[in-house]
Amino acid sequence: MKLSPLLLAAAAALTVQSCKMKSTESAVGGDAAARTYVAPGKYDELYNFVSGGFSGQVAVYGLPSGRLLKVLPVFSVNPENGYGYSEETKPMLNTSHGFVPWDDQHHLALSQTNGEHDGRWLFANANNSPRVARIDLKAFKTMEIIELPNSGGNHSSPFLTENTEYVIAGTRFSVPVGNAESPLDNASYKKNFKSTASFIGIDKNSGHMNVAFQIILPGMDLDLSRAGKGPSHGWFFFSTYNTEQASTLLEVNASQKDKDFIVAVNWKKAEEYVKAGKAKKMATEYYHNTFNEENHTATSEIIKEVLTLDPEELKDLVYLIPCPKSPHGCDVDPSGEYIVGSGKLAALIPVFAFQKFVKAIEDKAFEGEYNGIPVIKYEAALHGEVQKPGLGPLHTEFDGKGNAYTSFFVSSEIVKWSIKDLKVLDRVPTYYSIGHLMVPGGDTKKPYGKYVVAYNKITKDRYLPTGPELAQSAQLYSIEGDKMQLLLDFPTIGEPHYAQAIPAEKIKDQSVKFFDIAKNKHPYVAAGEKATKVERKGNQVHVYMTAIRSHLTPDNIEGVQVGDEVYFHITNLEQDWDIPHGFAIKHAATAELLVMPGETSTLKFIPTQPGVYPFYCTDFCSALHQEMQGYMRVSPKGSNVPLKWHTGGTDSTAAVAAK
Ligand SMILES: [Cu+2]
Repeated sequence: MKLSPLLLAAAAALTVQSCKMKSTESAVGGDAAARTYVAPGKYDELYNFVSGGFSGQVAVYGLPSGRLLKVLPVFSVNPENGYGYSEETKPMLNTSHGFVPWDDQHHLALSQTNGEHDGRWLFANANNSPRVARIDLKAFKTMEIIELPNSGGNHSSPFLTENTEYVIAGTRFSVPVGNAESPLDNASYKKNFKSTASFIGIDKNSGHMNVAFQIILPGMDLDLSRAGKGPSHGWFFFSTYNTEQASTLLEVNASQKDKDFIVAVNWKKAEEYVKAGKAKKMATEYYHNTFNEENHTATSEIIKEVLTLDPEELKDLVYLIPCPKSPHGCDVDPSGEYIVGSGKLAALIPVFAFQKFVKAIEDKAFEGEYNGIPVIKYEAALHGEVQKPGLGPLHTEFDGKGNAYTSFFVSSEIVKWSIKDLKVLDRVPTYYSIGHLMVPGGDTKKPYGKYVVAYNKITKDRYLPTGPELAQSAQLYSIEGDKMQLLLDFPTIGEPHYAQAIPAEKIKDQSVKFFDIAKNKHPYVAAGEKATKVERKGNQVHVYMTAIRSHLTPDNIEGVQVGDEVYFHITNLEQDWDIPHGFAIKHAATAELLVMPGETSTLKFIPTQPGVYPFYCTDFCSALHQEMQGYMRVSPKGSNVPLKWHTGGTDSTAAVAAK
């Protein structure tokens, strides 16, 4: 009898969970509290950037405390600070299919120099509407989002080369290139559907992204990936599943073959081919959205062309390494010599040796071709297999001391093993159903080590119940001794997938405290209260407003009419750390603004009824914050109430409406 792999997995997971619950307390070491306690007023040792999953955002925690420090808005609108609601940030979420206010954020990559985290930028993927974001780690702000053409399900993304030459993004869902329509059946899939590996070039100084080239691969699902480093620098490795090329019921149809592949791409070779003019220009359309630090405003650029490389023609560009049973994780050890594949349905972990892989190519040790791409013999590239490690291996991270840590979804555990002799050294349960795991710096040449964090899918019975929907969780384990030791649980926002962590020293001293008002080049800035005004341009009313403790200028506005487009351009005049001001007006169908010191931000409001509309500062800023309020009078359309504004006794300015 053939059982669905999913059913098997579910059955195993249930068994494991129910028998683990009793042993939870004994799993926590006696000194765990002391090792995770960060006293009030003290700083954490590490920043932990955790994917926000279906929240679309990125969360920042401190380690070892697990304290939530910030939610960074990236791919979803964020009413808490107006991201995606303010006129300045709306363009960040523009795509070739319009304004997209949500995404599913899975993986994160800290920028690297010489294979080590350098603390400059954090890259994040959007899985659903394929995009990659760059977050600046001085201001903790999303600075850039680039859309990916010819992609469907940007899952194998973003993964970095060791000097941040490229951010690489592979498609999980193959789609017909050029967004062409196609019948949905297996024959059409084989013929029309392609997976693509996008190489996004990163400017060394500015971090600016551009899609340098795409490699068009056969229809299959690129799942996860890692760059080579050290000896394997210049190569990039993707795991795949669905090399069966099924378009329906993948649960069964994509689990037919004993082995899928690790796709090895020689990106140095790809660069040579691009230089030699071997890339083909393909017409397409994708958005590139950039936030400008000088005028605090994002703009969208539409790009209409992409360079593509075809590995069927360019023979030494791509090779395939067979890898057992629907591999998920594809991880490269700190030395750059070993590549670990994790077959979701495999009962072993294959470890490939880069040297043997290179020799296999030289020796032409191929077992055949797959869609015109050479397939290397499994044994020819194999370093060895970790036998009986656990059930459902997903991801592997490294401690830089020769040990690997693999997460097992089905058996709900982390297993420590030795890269050299492939022996299992230790295992600890996770509560429950771990997906990704992360050792700080565990994907670099020099892991920081010390901890491994499990990011779990299921938390039933771990926290106070909150109805049908429960928090996801992270669990912190010490890896300092021979045995892993559970130290702490903490809930996370969204569903955590991958995460990155970096010593606080690499980031904290560069943190921006406020923006220099003298350098604010926003077209609607009011750099002081004297510069405040209200202007009418047809049916647009522009309010140049300032905020400083504890008043808004102007705080009385008259002469606005029903149907006017009112733009409140709020400049926060404060030049001090941690003094944002907020802005909201009654009945505006949008979120508040949260304006940082020295910044200008714009709320658009179209009143639909006459009346008096109070507005106020939404961020508790001073003892008289509650007094930081004002009124806008809205008159019927065509009314002859003149446009005027003031704050306190100094009547404006009694201004004339410029019509
Ligand atoms: Cu305020």
